[in-house]
Amino acid sequence: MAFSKIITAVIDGQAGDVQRLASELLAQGYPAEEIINKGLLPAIDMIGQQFKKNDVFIPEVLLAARAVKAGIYALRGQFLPSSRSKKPVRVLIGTVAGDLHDIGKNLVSLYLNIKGFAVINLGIDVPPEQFVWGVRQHKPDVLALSSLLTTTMPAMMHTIEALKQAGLRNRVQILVGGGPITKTFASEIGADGFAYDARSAAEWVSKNCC
Ligand code: B1M
Repeated sequence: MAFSKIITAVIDGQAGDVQRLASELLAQGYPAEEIINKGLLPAIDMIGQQFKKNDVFIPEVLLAARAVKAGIYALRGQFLPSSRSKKPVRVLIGTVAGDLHDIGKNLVSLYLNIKGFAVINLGIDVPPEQFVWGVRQHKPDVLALSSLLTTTMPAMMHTIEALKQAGLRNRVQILVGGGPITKTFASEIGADGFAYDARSAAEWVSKNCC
């Protein structure tokens, strides 16, 4: 199978091999999105399953995550920003406080870039007050919050509360997403939107801000 080598390389945490194999698959004519969806993401999911069963531990997961990032890095040039956006929509994005997961958030950023939106990435473990600062400073159209842990879901709510306290809630649309996040949770905490994956996050912004 075309993607088996890259899957194995991610699982083994071989970032250099993943970067090389991603480039080779591209050269063979596989589209970048297919390499991500059939190679990199299934591999990191497999590591997640192994981690759940205690077959691998944090260091292996970290190495696999680093390998996925190397693969995405090798493919990034394939995603050309579209110039179809009618106005320069700005999206401020970050992973919420207490949460260090960034692959999904970075994938969302990549898809937003493809759609031609300006993305300001605050990184991981972003406390509510930093999001408030970011909204005040950058005046984004959308604030995009990512969370991968059930324990960090409340940080989304705290961020929205902090924006309300600062009088900024109505100046920005809030989109939430990530592993444990659901549409119901999004509406319970007063977010404007929920997206299941990176592609639909970018579509949500297109639909609601263009
Ligand atoms: Co962690 N981790 N992790 N981890 N980790 C998960 C999330 C977990 C499901 C693993 C498991 O148990 N099977 C589990 C969470 C369980 C839960 O709470 N429900 C878990 C745990 C428990 C932990 C620790 C607590 C482990 C520990 O220390 N005992 C710890 C927490 C650290 C912290 O954050 N404070 C921890 C640490 C780590 C690493 C640091 C080692 C590493 C992250 C490295 C990094 O990101 N740079 C890591 C990894 C890699 C994972 C798994 C294996 C993979 C996550 C990932 O990147 N997936 C993950 C298991 C899994 O998901 N299968 C796991 C690929 C990525 C593309 O998917 O991020 O889901 P994802 O993004 C998706 C969607 O969710 C969505 O779009 C993307 C797809 O297009 N999306 C959005 C994401 N953000 C969005 C925002 C949007 C819209 C859509 O709008 C704004």
